[in-house]
Amino acid sequence: MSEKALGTPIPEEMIDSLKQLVSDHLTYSAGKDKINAKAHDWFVSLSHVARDKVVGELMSTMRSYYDQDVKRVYYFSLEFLMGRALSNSLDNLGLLDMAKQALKALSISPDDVFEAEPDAGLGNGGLGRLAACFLDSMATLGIPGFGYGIRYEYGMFFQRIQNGQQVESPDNWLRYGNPWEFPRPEVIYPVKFYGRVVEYADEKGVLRYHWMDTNDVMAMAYDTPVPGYMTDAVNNMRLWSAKASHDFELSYFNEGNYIKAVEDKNQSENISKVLYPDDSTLMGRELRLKQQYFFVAASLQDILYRFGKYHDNFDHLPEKVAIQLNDTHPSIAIVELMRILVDLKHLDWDRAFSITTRTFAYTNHTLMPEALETWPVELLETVLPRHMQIIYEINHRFLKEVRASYPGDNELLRRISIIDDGPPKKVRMAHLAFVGSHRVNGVAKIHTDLMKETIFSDLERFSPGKIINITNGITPRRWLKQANPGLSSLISGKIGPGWTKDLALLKKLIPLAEDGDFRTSFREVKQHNKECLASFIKNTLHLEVPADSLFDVQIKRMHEYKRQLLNVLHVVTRYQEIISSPGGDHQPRTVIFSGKAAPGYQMAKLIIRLINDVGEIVNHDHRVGSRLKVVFIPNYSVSNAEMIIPAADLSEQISTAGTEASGTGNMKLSLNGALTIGTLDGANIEIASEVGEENIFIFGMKAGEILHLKKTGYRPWEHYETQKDLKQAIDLIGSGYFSPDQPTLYKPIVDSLLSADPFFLLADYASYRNAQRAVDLAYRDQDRWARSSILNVANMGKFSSDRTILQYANEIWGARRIER
Ligand code: 26V
Repeated sequence: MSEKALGTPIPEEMIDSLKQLVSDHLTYSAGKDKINAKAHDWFVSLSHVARDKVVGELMSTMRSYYDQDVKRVYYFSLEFLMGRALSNSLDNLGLLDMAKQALKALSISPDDVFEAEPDAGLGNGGLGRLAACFLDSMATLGIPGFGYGIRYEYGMFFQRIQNGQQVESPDNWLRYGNPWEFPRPEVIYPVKFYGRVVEYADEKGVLRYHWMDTNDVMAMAYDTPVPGYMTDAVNNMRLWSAKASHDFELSYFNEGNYIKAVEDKNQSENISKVLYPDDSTLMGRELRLKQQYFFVAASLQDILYRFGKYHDNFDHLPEKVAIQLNDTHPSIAIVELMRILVDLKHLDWDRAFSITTRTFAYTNHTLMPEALETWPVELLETVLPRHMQIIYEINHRFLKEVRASYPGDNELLRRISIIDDGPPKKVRMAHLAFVGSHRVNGVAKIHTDLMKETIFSDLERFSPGKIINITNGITPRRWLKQANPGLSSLISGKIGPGWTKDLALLKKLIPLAEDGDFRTSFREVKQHNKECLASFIKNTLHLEVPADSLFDVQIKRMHEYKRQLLNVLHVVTRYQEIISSPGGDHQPRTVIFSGKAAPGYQMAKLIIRLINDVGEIVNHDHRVGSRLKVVFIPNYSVSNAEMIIPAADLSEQISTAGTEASGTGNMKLSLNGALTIGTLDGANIEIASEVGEENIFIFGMKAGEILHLKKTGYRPWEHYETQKDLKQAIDLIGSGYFSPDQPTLYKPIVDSLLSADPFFLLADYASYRNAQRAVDLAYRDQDRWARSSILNVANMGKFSSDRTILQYANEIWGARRIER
């Protein structure tokens, strides 16, 4: 890929011509006059300017992929958490500064324009954001990588806090149109549901299957260009929207039942209506299953159409196509490809299965049993009857092989089977994805090890070497360069801008940790970012937080295993300490939380309420003053993360060891100079070994110790009875002190902690407190803190998603970077 010059000054006439382009688009694309144009109109206009540049490169990139007949990578994901596109696109094009100057010359505030763009929030959390970082890295590296997913009309819900409680409202993100997408009404495929399967013998007497009497829905493509950073390469994200099939309507119209026809049209278009906001428990909903099959069926038709333009032999499919399954959610694709090859293309089973397994690879993102997907056989038989038959056949042949290797081990067969015998009988999607893929990967070293030891131990024994580790990463463009322009230019000023494409170059900052002037500038940047966040908190929540206090940040989905509650216990203990020794020397802290709870996850919602109630009391207690503030920032999103992360001093990564697959927020925070307080879990372990143990606060039991405690019997109340400060904190919560109108409100929390404490908060409490004391002490020495903070930034090179993607390309996809 040809590189564009980095960091060249902007000539006046270029700004003028950009101004002209924006003004023209205001007239011709937004249809507005300058006199009454709103920020949103300028957003639309400037987006069109950027889009015009991007789309030309999109076409030439696609053309060069065709010309070179390259191997393409397809990333199948139910979620793409893209966030905003405008400033990212401009920055990738090298036009961000110029655009800001052009807007200012038009007397328009650039921030207002960028903030007028709604987030594309088509994901729940880590898994969806990872997909977005991967698209950025594939484009930047020149890897022919395409995202395939669903164009949900409603993305992740908005969260408001009312009386301390989460209230959800719909995210109608497309209401004012979306300048980044290209509707492709001509790219439309039928997707079948329901119906029945009939067997017949073909002319050669071979038994064949015909899936008929189906209800069909059409999938229409919408394309969003994905520009790489400072390169001509532009990849594509193709999202499918459900449209009623014409045939379907016609039959009713012909019967004269107009209303019924319109009703049914609505029904089928519901498939792409809304993102499921629950990433914690599987609710075996029929519509969710239909979403999965809907986008998979459309994507495979699209991929095979493209493949078919140049190839007629399916044996070559795995040389030209790699499909990565983002968790099991799209794993029905394995079955669908088998159906196409066997039923429609008449390949024999073994040949089809070999092609299929060489095409697919599967990434596992969680070991939490509640989140492992299973679908009732009965539901699959109704919605996708032919697929259920094929799953049985895959399983039958697979178990035959297992039996041959381990004769007589019926227990093994029962455990390893794709079908859980129930009752009710269920399909284990992780087993299906494993058996149907040539590679299975975990997302951090410990996670991969645990996969091999737990959910996939039998499968690993049967297919040794199939499971590999590829530790997650994040795109440094969005998460440092764009989110933290102050730090970004400080760094580039010292070591040059090359780190944006080769994050390992940040190592050049290591000697600068010893440079007093650099430490001062570094601290100034952090201080500025903290002041920005403090004024956001003041403007939106009407709460003053001291910008010179330690900003202690925990931002992620609300989940018991992530242990926001452990953080709350520490906050309550600090509160009690301040009250009981008012003259003590307490390090001032602002404890910031942000995160959404699944709408049906009562315990997570109660914890949100507790955080807000604790904040209400603590923040207004005159005895506390500015020494402790507790803030819950509503509606955690990509855009909110971009604002909070650069302002963090301390990053809370405190999940029970063995539960957080990787975490990626941990990487974002550390890359922005926050020090981590964390357990030896997920990627924290790898972060610790990169930054050095003197620059991170590790505490708590290790995964193996947790497992041992589980086996030998855990008695949480013993910690409660023997640790005075712990008991005091729990008792204060249980007493109704934070919920005076409803004194028993937090009883479920106290009861859970004292009876079972499934996530070992009490076992880790003392160790967490000690680590927090060490944090206070370290923060007192601002020079030492700045040194550690710089060393965190300097040692984050490994966690670039560019490194992650190159590993996928080499170790799974066999995909090359394309020269143009
Ligand atoms: C699970 C489910 C299950 C029920 C249906 C809806 C739904 C939607 C999403 C999920 C995903 C849960 C898994 C997940 O997000 N894992 C996170 O993946 C990150 C990227 O690998 C990783 O950093 C986090 O540690 C992991 O929790």
